[in-house]
Amino acid sequence: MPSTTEQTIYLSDYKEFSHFIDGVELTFQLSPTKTRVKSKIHFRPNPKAPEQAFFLHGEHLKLISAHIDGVKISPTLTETGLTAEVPTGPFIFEAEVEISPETNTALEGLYMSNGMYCTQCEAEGFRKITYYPDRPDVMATFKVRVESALPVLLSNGNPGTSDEGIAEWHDPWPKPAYLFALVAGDLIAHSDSFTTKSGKDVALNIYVRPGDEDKCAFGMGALKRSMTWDEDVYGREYDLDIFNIVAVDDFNMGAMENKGLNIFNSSCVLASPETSTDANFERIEGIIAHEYFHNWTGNRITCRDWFQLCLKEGLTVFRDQQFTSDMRSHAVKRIDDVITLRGRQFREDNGPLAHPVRPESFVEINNFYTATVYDKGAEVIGMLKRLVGDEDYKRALDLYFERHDGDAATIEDWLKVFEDTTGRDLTQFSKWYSQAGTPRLSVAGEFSDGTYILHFKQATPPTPGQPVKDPRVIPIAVGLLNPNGDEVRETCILEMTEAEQSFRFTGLSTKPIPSILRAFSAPVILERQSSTKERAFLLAHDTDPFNKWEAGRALAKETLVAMLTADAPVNSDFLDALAAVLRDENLDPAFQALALALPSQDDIAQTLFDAGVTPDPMAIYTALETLSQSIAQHLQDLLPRIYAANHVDGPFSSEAAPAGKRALQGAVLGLISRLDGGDQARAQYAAADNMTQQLQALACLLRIDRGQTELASFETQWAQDRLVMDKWFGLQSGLAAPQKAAAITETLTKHAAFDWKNPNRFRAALGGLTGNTAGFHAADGAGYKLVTDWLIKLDAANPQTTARMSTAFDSWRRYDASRQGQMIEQLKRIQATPNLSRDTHEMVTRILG
Ligand code: 0A1
Ligand code: ZN
Repeated sequence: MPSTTEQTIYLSDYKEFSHFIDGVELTFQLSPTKTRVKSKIHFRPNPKAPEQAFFLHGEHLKLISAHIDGVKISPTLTETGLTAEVPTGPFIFEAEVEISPETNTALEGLYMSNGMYCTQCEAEGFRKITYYPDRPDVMATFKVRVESALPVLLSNGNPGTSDEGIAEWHDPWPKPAYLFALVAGDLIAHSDSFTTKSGKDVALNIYVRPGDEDKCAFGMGALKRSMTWDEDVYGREYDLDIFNIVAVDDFNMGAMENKGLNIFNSSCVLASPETSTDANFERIEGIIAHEYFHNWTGNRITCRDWFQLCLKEGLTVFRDQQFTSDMRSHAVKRIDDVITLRGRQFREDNGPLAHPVRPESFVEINNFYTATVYDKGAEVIGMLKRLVGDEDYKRALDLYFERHDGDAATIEDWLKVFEDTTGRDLTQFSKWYSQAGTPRLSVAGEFSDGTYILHFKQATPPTPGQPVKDPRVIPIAVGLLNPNGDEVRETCILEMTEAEQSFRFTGLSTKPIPSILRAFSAPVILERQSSTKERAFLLAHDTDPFNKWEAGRALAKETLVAMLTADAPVNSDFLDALAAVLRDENLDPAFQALALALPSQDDIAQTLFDAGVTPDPMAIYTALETLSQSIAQHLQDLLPRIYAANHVDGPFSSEAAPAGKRALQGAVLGLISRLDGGDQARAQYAAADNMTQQLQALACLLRIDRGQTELASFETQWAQDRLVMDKWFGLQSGLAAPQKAAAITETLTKHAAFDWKNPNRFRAALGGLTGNTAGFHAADGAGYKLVTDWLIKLDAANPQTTARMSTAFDSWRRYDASRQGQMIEQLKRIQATPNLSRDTHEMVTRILG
């Protein structure tokens, strides 16, 4: 049983807090094990709130003293907070508490990382700092005073007076406690400035540990691009005199949008060509944008309660996706996003952890920072935009900002601005927020007398707690092609609202080839009987880049499924189609690289399971190896030419065009390595002057079970760079051959540099193994056992990261009886651990179902 109280919280139980807050003053006297926090909170009764006792959240706090209007009180303390008798009118509550940041390994509240103090308050971390109504609908202005001998002392808002050992900060914008932040450390600033559209000067700083100063320039550029983009596209200007970013090595997530003081996992902000891959650059740019965009979608307009999390996260992910598309390539970004959505969200939506984009209950809110809330939340907004059109989307957003600035809002508020702008009734659309599960959309085409009819059916399988689903509104983007490849009907949006519905296209001279769900216009699984010939045709001719890629992906899957279920040989039509893609010089190299990539082992396992076949992880691994080998052989004459043609000369640039070339080169190198025993990869490794090419070469060698010399030299070269060493750990557990993966990972956990309390390092080594599907699911159960041992150990230190990583077991129902038995045994072992955290207990209990 878990150590802390396990209580389910329901959306339907929402009630307003008893008071408003007119201002908060905080003083921090920092010390590793005895930090004193003094608070002064100005409360005023909320006349609309239902009758309730005055309660402030507070956990793991040592209360030194409490006063109301200057009179000492003795409040009632429990494990979760404090209750007190309070005056009927406004009053001032003061408290002094003691906390111990140094021993805070959960990385929630105020903690220490390499001698630096920092905070993480979302979702409910502020209650570990002081007594407070720690809920997003209680908003207040904060004045903060930090006392410490450390040279850099930061908090939210604008700087006030500062003196030797003291800094004051004032945040004029009312905010909920989860956006509070404080940082103190021996840090160096990379500084710049930005002038907003209305002429306001903003000081910009990225604070890092000494030694990391040379890895800030890219992040600073990304921040300025984000600020400009949000002004241009959403009309949103920054609203303080200063915007600070701090990089921290120990962090549970990617980054956090604290008002005016974003705190980043160092892996999500530090970048240099020598130490970061192209994928890292793109991700860093996207995360910096994401956190910056939260200033409006999250901070100025926040969430009423945590059930509304998708209000800020879905919208902000959608905005960062738009931004990256604009900075790079719309087509490639859409394909990347769909790969991520299917890999993470579809898996979640089709397993025991399925939940609606807006959940209706939770035990531990930290467990709901999920792919469903974030990524499906963003897809829902994409659908809304498709349904109402770009102009109305813009008008609706303008209204949203105007109407709700300063509010703690709900999904109902969000949908209402669209209803008021467009006159549409979004009742049915709102089911995307309330119903879990991925709809299956099946379609059949029929042609006669110049009319083409598409018959669609939708159905959503049951999910935990939701046995029956209603039909949803599904925007289906469709275009029609002629057999000669011309587009005879441009993309249009079919608006499906019924369980079964048909749409007709008239006036056609020949039977068209339909291109359905263009740009992946809805997060559904499209089921369509189609011939290899038709798929190859769409891969060659579709004018919609997403569906062009999708046709190739479908061919790859069809080939793999036939190999696995019918012992079929590799389909040569697929190989020819790939050759045609590689030869097509009009295609973007980044697109070609995506077309060459095969579906993941996990994706194939889920596809087989959906088709009623029990997946064998080892057989899937072998089929992928066989297919890759066949592709390499089939394309062998082309590969050296493509490799050479995509060589990028000159100084490194992380922009999309050179990155795309490197991506294609890397994909081609993987194939060449299967033919030349790794010679070319060794040469690339030796010549590489950037991390993208160095890591690509090393990965190619590890995939063919070579590269030991390079692994050793990589370790020597990068021993002092923790982010690069994370790659070294992750690559080995992630790419180890299945039968060796658990043993290799175990060896890594004994390495002197394996600092298991650092979430990045833990995720690199153990997350590498859980992502190595055949290795994790090795028949002897060694992968399951090793991961479980480490999750149990980590839980006592860091519940959040443990709970998140326990999702590796959420696919247990897919597998054979022996694997199921072993996975259940390990899940029960976790569940039975004495003092297990509430986070992990909730997760494993839901996974077991
Ligand atoms: N709001 C942040 C993500 C985040 C969420 C929770 C955290 O701790 C539990 C930390 C960060 C974002 O969306 O970027
Ligand atoms: Zn976010």
